[in-house]
Amino acid sequence: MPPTPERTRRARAITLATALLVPTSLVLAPSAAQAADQVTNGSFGQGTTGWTIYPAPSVQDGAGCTTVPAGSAPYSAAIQQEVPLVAGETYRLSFRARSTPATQGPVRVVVQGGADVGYQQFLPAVKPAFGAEFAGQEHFFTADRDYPAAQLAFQQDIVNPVAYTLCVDDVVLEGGAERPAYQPETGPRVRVNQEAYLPDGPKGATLVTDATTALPWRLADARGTVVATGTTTPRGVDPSAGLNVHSVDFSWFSGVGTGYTLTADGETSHPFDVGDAAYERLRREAKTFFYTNRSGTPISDDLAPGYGRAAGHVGVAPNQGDTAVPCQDLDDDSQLLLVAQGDEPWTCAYTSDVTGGWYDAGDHGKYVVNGGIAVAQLLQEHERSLHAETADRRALGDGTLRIPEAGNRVPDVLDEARWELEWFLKMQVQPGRPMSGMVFHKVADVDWTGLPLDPAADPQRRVLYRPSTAATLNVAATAAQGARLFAPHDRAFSDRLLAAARTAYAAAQANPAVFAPAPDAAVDPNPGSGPYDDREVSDEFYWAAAELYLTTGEPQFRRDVLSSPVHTADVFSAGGFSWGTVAPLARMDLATVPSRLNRAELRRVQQSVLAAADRYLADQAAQPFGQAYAPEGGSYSWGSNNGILNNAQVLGTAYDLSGDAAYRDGVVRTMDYLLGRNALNLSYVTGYGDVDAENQHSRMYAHQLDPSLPNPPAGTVAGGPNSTTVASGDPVTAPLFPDGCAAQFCYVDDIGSWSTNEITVNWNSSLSWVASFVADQDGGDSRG
Ligand code: 9MR
Repeated sequence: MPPTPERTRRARAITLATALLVPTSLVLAPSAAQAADQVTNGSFGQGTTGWTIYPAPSVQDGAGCTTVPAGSAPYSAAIQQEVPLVAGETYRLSFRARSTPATQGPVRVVVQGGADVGYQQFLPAVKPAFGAEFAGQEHFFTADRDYPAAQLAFQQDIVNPVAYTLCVDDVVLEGGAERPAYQPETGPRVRVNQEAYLPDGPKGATLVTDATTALPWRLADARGTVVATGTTTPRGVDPSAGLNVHSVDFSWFSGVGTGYTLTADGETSHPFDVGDAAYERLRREAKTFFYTNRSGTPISDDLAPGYGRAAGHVGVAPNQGDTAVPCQDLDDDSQLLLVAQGDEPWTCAYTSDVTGGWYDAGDHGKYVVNGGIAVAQLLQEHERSLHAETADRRALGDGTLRIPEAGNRVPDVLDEARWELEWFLKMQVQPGRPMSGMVFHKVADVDWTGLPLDPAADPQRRVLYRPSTAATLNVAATAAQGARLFAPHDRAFSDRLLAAARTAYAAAQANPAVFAPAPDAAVDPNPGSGPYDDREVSDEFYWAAAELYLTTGEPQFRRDVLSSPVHTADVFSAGGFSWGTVAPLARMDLATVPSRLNRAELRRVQQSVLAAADRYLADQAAQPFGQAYAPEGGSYSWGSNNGILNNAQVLGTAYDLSGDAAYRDGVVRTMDYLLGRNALNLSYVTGYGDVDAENQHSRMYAHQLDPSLPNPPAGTVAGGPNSTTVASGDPVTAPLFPDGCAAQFCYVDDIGSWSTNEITVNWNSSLSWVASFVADQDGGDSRG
């Protein structure tokens, strides 16, 4: 029988709280070998004997199946049976399974204790992808004590958008197993930028080797002719990778061409170019993801071949649409999060049209915090082209992108930013309503949906979440920035933006501490969207004041900038700024956008950027793989590639301010790491490099689950290694890294790995800024 809702809720909460593998050190010595198969009738040769199957059991093709109607609740479907487990024993669970249609998300494979132990799990909620054809799977886990009647279950985990039939066969559970160590395929031990080095840029590579003394290397062209030679520099064990490495420097090589390879220690690298064409391409393609992630409009297959789709969330069934969205319901689980942080439940008495904007990432949520930094970086990319000496303004002009607005005489990067800015304006609470001028934190589904799922097919209820001070200040900052940049192109839009920015800023001052609640799986295990919670908003206040000052020059904003404690603080952390730490956006704009700051003030601001850049260069020099990234404790953050790119933006800004080529080289080297010079020998940018990540976590670009769907568009960057992936309960990485992972290895190119392999607007905006900067360094640099 399906469990009661109360039991479901409790079980679910415990599930998420304990979704960690038992650490090896805690495992007891095996008390008894249990090598024999513990499953009764695992082959379904005797029909469904021994199994409990609901809601609609059947035997098809000799396998046990259940058919689950669309919209079924968690735990309302399962194929399960009881099995005995022995303390300390490591088990191997193997089976064949298929789902028609293919899916990932609704079904989890779990081995857990019963109600008496709070459904404690041993095999922690693996949520594999199920294809439409039978395929074998194997999972390992260790029991922490004896369980005479544990439950082995293939179980409905979250509401399924479409009906599916799950069939399993040849289920075997054997003790005495040895968990095979996970070994990613890392290819040749010579790690290079697999795409391209700039002809007059730095050229570094990394050799993974046990050797401790210098080794010879040679560079060959496409015909195999050796064009340069040298010796490596031993660098010892790199803790970010747990590998002994040497570095190679061939910066002085001045040839240009394709198909170069680097050989050392008997290994030959992936081929690469020396040339700048790839970065011109990346400058454009890094913006494709924004277009294909647009909400509320059909995506044109002519403009984005392979990515055409119906408009998402415009209210065409089964989609509930963002056309008239209510606020959080007083009965919604999300209210529990507000209450847990000491706030009153919150709702409103009206609905809002919040169509448009970008989907944030692989999910269908639209978030103001995060949309904010993404818009800011696109606007900064454009603004840099107005002021930086090396910038090629035409490369970002009208007609440079394949978007519907191309040809409207407005630079295309501004058009793309406007898509989100228009949505920001809709997210602002209208005059006369409670909290007017504040901005809703987000609009999103009330529960997570499974993968894959076209936005137009999302059946979930959508709600607007309580306005937050952070979201309001994100709009104040970006609308103010947008106002000055749109002024020459569209006066009326510029005026609307500035008015909205002023209103938002005043509303935030009147409501300075309205915070989006932190996630808490024990309170709301299925929140359906990202939290983007941030209780430290002094940096958002500073950012908004800075942008309003740069746009208006008005004294009150100037006062707010200069009197903010953030103005004189060191805001550039080693791990890089992010959606929640935005002061560097303000500092870089104050340093580069013409204003009436006096000379001493301007110098101080610029100096702070240069000092940060110096530290990033020092961090980079100490990294044998060349990333300008040395986060505290060596812990790579969620979206570490974004931290690296944001540090590169600081370096690029330092170059624009000083003309010192060391900063420019620092940015260029960053691309080497992202395009393959790393521990995994993997390019994190889709469509770039010989071996690139391609199965990013996304409901739309879910080719791994459904071959008729595309992979993400070329020029999309994966979040990358995440040292907290196992603790986050990532269903793919948690079982693979029972003993943790060296930072650079905490990544798997699998669609299920939402904590290492997602793609988001704020990560691609940093890629876009950096790609533009690098494309501008094409040898035409007047500063030499
Ligand atoms: O990028 C976000 C990261 O900084 C947070 O640590 C993480 C957990 O709150 O969330 C990340 O953002 C995700 C968001 O919550 C939902 N959409 C996908 C985002 C990227 O993974």
